[in-house]
Amino acid sequence: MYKKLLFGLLTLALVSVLFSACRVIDTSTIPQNPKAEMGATTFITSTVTIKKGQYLDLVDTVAAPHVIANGTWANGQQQKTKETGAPDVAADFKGNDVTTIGPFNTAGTFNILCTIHPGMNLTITVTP
Ligand SMILES: [Cu+2]
Repeated sequence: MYKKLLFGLLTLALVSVLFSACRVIDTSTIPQNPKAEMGATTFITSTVTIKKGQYLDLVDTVAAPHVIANGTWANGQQQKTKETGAPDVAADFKGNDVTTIGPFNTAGTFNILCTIHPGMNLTITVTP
């Protein structure tokens, strides 16, 4: 009598585990960060517009390193200036990797650069 009950409970438990394991997740409904892609020595995406409060995914699409920081290249010189309201950006890439920067909590225009590739700039516009 108790054996049957125990067997029934175990079967029920097993079935519910199997069903939850097979739950379908629709990845298209998971919010994704906006992206900016990098090539070997440049930002493939040189400007990107995001909304206030969002993060930004920097995607290294090739097997090349990048060292990303606040600032901009101007006339061949690095100007590592951080705009008021910009998040601290310091990201090392080894190649074929992704780093999320932000959040960008202030509307405005922010510049980041790659310190090892002259002229490698990204302009991020943050809308209110
Ligand atoms: Cu670079």
